[in-house]
Amino acid sequence: MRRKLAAGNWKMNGTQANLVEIGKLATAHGESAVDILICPPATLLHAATSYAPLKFGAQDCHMLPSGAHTGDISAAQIKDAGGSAVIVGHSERREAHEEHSEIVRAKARAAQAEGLMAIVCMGESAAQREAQNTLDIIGGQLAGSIPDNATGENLVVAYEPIWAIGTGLVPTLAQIGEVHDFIRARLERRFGAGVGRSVRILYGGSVKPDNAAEIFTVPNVDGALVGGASLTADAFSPIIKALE
Ligand code: G2H
Repeated sequence: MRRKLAAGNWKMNGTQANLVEIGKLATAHGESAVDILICPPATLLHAATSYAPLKFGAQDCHMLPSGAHTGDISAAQIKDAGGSAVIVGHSERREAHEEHSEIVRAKARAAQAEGLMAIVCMGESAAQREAQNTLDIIGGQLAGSIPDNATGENLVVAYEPIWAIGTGLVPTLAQIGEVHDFIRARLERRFGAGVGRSVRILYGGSVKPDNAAEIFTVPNVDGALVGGASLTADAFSPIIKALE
């Protein structure tokens, strides 16, 4: 049985003052039956980790453990700061930093080598969906971005259609279901039924309090990766409740 996961991606938002939102979530969901993970900006990661039992992670890591890489942070540094997970391959990084799947795979492998859970993101653009290439794109990103040593503990896959990110547009439940079923089948084919069925698959892209419950009814949706609506407890808490 896969444990549900509500993950918040704060992106480049938040300062010390916003830690109060994490405090509210820790109070409201301290005994939660689901995993709650917040990925604040790296500047807040260490301070955030005082709010147990919530879990915390980063939004990216370098593929190498240390060295002359100005501005980057390594998986070891994320772990040192108290993080237990890292998002890799978000479309905003694939696009703005030209991170193709081979780089994403190396980052995921680096994260797993440090004992972090890698949340590997993938998704199609609007043009790719219109051209009916969605499953080909997802299949390619899955094969290219996910390391060979996947387990239910060290890997989470996040399906985030690019056209749904921060736009308020959300795929139909059938569209979400089709992609999640496809990802599940590919994971089972590559890693075997045991591992393939244990990896959690999150949906991400304009998840809000008013659409979360119906998205969570879709088979093989094991939770959500939430951006804008994870920034305040008022918005994120109902999404977590819909999963609990
Ligand atoms: C997709 C998501 C979080 P939002 O990027 O990863 O953001 O919920 O704001 O669409």
